[in-house]
Amino acid sequence: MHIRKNCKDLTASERKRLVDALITVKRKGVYDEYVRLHAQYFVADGEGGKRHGHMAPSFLPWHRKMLVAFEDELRKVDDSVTLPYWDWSRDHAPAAAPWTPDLLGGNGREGDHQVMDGPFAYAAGNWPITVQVTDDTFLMRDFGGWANGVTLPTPDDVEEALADPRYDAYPYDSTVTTGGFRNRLEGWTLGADVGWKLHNRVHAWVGGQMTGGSSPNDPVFWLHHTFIDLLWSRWQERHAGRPQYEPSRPLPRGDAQYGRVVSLDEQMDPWRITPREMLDHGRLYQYA
Ligand code: CU1
Ligand code: CU1
Repeated sequence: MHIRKNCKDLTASERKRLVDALITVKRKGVYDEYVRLHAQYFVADGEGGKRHGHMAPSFLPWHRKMLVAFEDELRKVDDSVTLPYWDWSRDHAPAAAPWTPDLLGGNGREGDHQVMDGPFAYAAGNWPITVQVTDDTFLMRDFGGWANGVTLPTPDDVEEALADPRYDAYPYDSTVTTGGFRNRLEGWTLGADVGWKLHNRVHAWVGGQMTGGSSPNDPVFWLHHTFIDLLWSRWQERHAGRPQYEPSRPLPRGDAQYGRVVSLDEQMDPWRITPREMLDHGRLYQYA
């Protein structure tokens, strides 16, 4: 059991060890396997097949498992390293943690949005982008630049999601209109509430590689999803008496969502683990 801390509370030595572990895992080729895997499981509502990672109830347990697996890779390199989180509901300053030169580096420059400082800047030689959606092999960011300006979520936005006592609701995709914590947090349009929220909004705010299926190309992906995982953990504590996941059983044959949603005791690909097995993270890690 280890502790995941807020990235702004990491010591200088913890920041250095995290960066060094990320770069080592990248050099070994392991990092890009996670980028590829994430892009592969970016199945949307409109496509066929089962939705494991996104637009689905298993969004939260699927990413929880992905974080644990990736964190294990970092810890093979340096077992003092854990994934920190970025509280994007409060820490909005574009030059503060995690965007400092000794952690993730800052915003991209005007024009091509290339990140120019820190260990992940192209010129530093540590971070060629090999799994990509464009021809550019450099890391890009464009803070707030997407769709004529997008802002980071606020504590009120977070509270609105945490207050919803229901985990998810039919049809368990991105078009749920009746609420549910999962879709509020994942951040698709909810009924009359149009626009990207919370999780999606943060991907959009960072810009660059973070806006697509290969978003783990930007190491901030892990700090973002660790905070998503922390929020899920808080929701679980607050609503401990409620069903912690749904659907609890596979949807019936003939249902429009038949075969497309992972229920409580079905395995999530490629992890070969069920949502139920990922509900309790307390033996693996805790949040500071
Ligand atoms: Cu994802
Ligand atoms: Cu994400």
